[in-house]
Amino acid sequence: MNIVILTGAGISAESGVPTFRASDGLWCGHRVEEVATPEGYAANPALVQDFYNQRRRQLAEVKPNAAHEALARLASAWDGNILLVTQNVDDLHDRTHAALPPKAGFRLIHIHGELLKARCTVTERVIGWTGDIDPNAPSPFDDSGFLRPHIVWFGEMPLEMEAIYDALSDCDLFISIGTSGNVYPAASFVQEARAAGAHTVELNLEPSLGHSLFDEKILGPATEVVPTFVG
Ligand code: BJW
Repeated sequence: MNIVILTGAGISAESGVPTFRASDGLWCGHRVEEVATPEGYAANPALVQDFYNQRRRQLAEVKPNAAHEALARLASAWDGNILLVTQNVDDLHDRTHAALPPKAGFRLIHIHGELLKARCTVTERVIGWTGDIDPNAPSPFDDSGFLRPHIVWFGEMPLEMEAIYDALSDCDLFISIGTSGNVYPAASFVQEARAAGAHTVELNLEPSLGHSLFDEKILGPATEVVPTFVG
C-alpha cells in the first residue's frame, strides 16, 4: 500500500513554530507580498533576508513534537512506499527521520523549500546554510549574484512536482495534516489522490477549506490526533 502524507504549519505549531494564517501568525506585521514574493525580494532584499534570518535562528530553539515522531515511526515500520510532502520550511521532519535508520520506500520532499538552505540568484546552486544570509554579500558561486533563501515564494514553481504527482497517481491512502488548504498546488493534492482511488484523511485542529474532499476527518491538536491515528 502506498501512502502520501501532506503536512502544513499545524504539525509544527505545538513545537513553537507559528502558523501563517492565525491572527497572531507569521505574516503578522508583514504584508505577504513584501516578504514572500520575488517582487518583494527585488524591492527590499534586506527586509526579506531579515525575515528569513530571524526564522532560521528560531529553528535552534524548537524541537520536533509527538506528531513528527509518530510519522517517523510509521515510516520506519511501513513496508510499502511513503512519500512525506511537507509545505514547511523548518527541519523538524528531517530531524526525526535522521534519528532512525534509512528506510527504502520512504522519501521526504520540502515542496516550499528549506530555511537551512540558500540559493545563488544567478546559478541557482543550492547549499546548506545555518547562519544569517548577508543581503549585500556576493554569492560564492557567481560574484554578480547574491544568496537568497531557498524558499518557494508566491508565483514560483514548487519543488519536485513530478515526483509528487507520480506518487499521488499511485496512492492508496492520502493523509493531510495541519494545513489550511489556502495555497495551491498543495491544496489540490487531495483531488489527485481521490482521482487515483485513494482513501483520504484530514487531521487538523480546524477543518481545511477543502475538508469536504476528505473521506475521514479527525479534529484535534496534531500531537494528539497524529500519534493516535498512526498507532
Ligand atoms: C493545527 C494546529 C495544531 C494550527 N495541530 N493543526 C489556483 C491554482 C493554482 C495556483 C494558484 C491558484 N490561485 C493562486 C495560485 C498561486 C499561489 C496560491 O496558491 N495562492 C493562494 C493564496 C490562492 N500559489 C503559488 O504561487 C505557488 N506556485 C504555483 O502555483 O506555481 C504554479 C503551479 C501551478 C500548478 C502546479 C504547479 C505549479 C507557490 C506557493 C508558495 C507558498 N509559499 C509559502 C511561503 C513559503 C515560505 C515561508 O515559510 O515563508 O508557503 S505561503 C505559506 O502558506 C507557506 C506555507 O507552506 C503555505 C501553506 O500554509 P499552511 O501550512 O496551510 O499554514 P496555514 O497557516 O494556512 O494553516 C495552518 C493550519 O494548521 C490550519 O489549518 C490550522 O487548523 C492548523 N493548526 N494549530 C493541528 N496544534
